[in-house]
Amino acid sequence: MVEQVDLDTALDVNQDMGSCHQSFETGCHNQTNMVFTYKQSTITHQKVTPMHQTSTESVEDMAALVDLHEGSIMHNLFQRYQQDKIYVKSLKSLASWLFKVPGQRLAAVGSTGYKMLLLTYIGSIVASVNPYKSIPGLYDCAAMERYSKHHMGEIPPHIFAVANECYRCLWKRHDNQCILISGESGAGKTESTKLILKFLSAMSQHSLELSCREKTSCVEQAILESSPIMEAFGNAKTVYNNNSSRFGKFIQLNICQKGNIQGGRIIDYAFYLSVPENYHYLNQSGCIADKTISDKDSFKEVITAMEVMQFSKEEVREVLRLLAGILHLGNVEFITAGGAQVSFKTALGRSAELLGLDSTQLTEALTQRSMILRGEEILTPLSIQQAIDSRDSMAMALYSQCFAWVIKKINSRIRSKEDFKSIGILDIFGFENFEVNRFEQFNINYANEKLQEYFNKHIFSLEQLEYSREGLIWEDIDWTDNGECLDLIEKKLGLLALINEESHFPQATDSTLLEKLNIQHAVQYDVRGILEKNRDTFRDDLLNLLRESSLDFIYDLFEHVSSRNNQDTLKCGSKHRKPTVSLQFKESLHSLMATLSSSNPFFVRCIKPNVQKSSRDKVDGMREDIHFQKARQMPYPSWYWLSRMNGYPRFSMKSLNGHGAVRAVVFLTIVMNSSDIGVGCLDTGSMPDQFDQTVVLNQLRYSGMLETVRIRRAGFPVRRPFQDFYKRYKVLMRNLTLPEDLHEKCAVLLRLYDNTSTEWQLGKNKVFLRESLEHKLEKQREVEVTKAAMIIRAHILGYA
Ligand code: AD9
Ligand code: MG
Repeated sequence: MVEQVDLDTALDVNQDMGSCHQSFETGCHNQTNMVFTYKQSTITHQKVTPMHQTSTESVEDMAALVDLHEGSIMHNLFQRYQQDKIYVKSLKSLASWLFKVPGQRLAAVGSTGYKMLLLTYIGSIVASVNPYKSIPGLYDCAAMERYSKHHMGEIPPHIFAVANECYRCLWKRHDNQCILISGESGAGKTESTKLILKFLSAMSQHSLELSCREKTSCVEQAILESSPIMEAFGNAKTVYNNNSSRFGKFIQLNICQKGNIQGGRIIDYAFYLSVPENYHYLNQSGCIADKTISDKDSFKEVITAMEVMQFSKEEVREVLRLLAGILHLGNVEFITAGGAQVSFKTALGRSAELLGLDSTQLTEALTQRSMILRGEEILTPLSIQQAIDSRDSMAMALYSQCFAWVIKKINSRIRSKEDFKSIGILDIFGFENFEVNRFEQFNINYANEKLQEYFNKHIFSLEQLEYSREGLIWEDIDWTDNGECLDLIEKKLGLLALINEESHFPQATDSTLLEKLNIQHAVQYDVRGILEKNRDTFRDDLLNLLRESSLDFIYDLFEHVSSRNNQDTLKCGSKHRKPTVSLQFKESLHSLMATLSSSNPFFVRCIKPNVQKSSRDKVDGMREDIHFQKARQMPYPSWYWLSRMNGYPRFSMKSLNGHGAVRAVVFLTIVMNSSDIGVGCLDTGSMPDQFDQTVVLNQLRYSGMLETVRIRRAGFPVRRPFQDFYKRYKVLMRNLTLPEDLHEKCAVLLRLYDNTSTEWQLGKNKVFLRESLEHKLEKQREVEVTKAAMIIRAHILGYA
């Protein structure tokens, strides 16, 4: 039993396994630097089958995998990742048939509050694994050229292929398109966004007429240049990503009939952008320098970009001055002497000067609170903590107003009148799970759940709804619905409602909020600071001070900022309340979803291979020398599937994937709850640490990748109304005896091609086909049409 031997070798941990079964105990095993937990299960050899060839060799299209389960999908990603092929797609070229049946794809459904357009056909889904290094030639001009000339599916999957298909769809379908990029923090969303912009700008320039080349190429350049500016202001280093977006953006490119970009719009979904621990007060971050980033070059890039974006020299100077003012403000410290007193006057003086404020007034505003009560000014001294809070809230207000101004400025530069159609690209902040998760993570993760809901709706609900509406025989594919999670956040008495309710009680504190949340739900977020951040209170006296700045720039930033909800307005009725941060966030998410719902979606799923942000290259030497000698000699890959193993527990074993300590890593997983239950035992001895199975598998699981591939494969992506089908393939039915009924006519032809009817089904109004059958029909049709053309030609020439 050759397979068993390999399986044993691969596992290399349980020497006393029987010859015809393999057993594991529950517990913890530690042998030669290898620690893992495992559970008992028995795998009889009859159930072990060698993996299919499609799994030993990698495939571009995951729907082509014969063994389809988490393990095989993961192994496929891994194999491609090893060869620097970071893209895979999860379905065959849908786009090529998308356009063949225009006008059939819209149906209206009104279940979600707003009326949603229901797209029966969905665009492509491409997954990418972050290589954390630049891959030569992957994104150069030649690659752009190549992808611009091919349909999706004709050449290997690529982010450019998505951009290209999306661009083509604009004309073929005549509706707005959007590309939704999702993935955890650091998975590569922002990089993908920039690559899409790069490709679309190049496409736009290709389709230009010479006369207008100069003018519009500026718009394209301006759109490209918006990235470094926005990243400079809106990104920060976190443990997950050195260049982590702290704001979500939706870039809308307006495309004219001729095909070039006329302009665009950037909508920022940023509300908590300037949280001090993430941003300024740079010395607190514990990381001033980053080897991967050259501050000097980045600075130059931003300044150049601002120039291209037509920020005047004066404006650039003012922005920099404001930033310096914030940094000095952050250095202001306090001591107690009755109330808080400023201890470090130099910082305060510099800050006041840079911000155009009177230093005495600034000192007063930071150390005491002024309120007007019955026409009289009441001054209350602040404690040290309150003084620090007022300093921070002032810095935050300055930063966020400045960021809003930058976005406004960029938009005014790239704005156009709404043209023919648009392509929207959504790049949000990815899912985050730190040791302590606060209000920011709550909002970030809420946005990610919302995007996942949109994905689920399109890939699973709508697709299966269409099958049931058409009466197809179809076994529903189970998928993980995140509805409950969203209900927990959004519904009555949900987290948002409770947080907002508590934010409106002036006396409420983090503890009262915690109590309330715990009574209703058990949640794993740190409540500290939630109420303050949600109320976004900015004292009126601080606002008034900033409006007294001698600098027009600062005055303008705050001119239209409405008075925040101080204690008095909190007491007013709900009508006058300023909406809380989370309410604004929810509303902007819902309006974003409404925009997305009226566009044709493409999905990019970014996956990160490890949490150390490292590339494959970095460990090769070490791996070779020390740890993986043995693994390299093994017959590779030792990878087996168990079929139909219902009832076995799901478990996975993974070594503590430390640096260097691991001799061989064993990955074993049993997939439950599906008909093709399998166990994949992958000898990962030759797998670099950089492809961390647990990290990848986790992402595949919660993004519903397995179910996505399954539905794509089981589904019938080609669908044509009976009349259309008959018209197109009548030429193949010439010698057949056909019944009267149109429905039956189609069936006769289809049975001829596939008697078992696995590749087709008849719905109430349409014929549903798998792509392979459509290809056969098309090929035969071509033969028949050519024959017919020859006969006609012969007639004309008088040979017949
Ligand atoms: V967050 O949610 O904003 O924290 P993103 O946006 O998903 O996150 P980002 O695009 O910023 O992640 O990628 C993180 C880093 O991975 C980048 O700074 C690059 O160093 C690296 N990366 C990502 N994609 C690629 C790629 N296609 N090629 C090379 C890449 N490097
Ligand atoms: Mg990002």
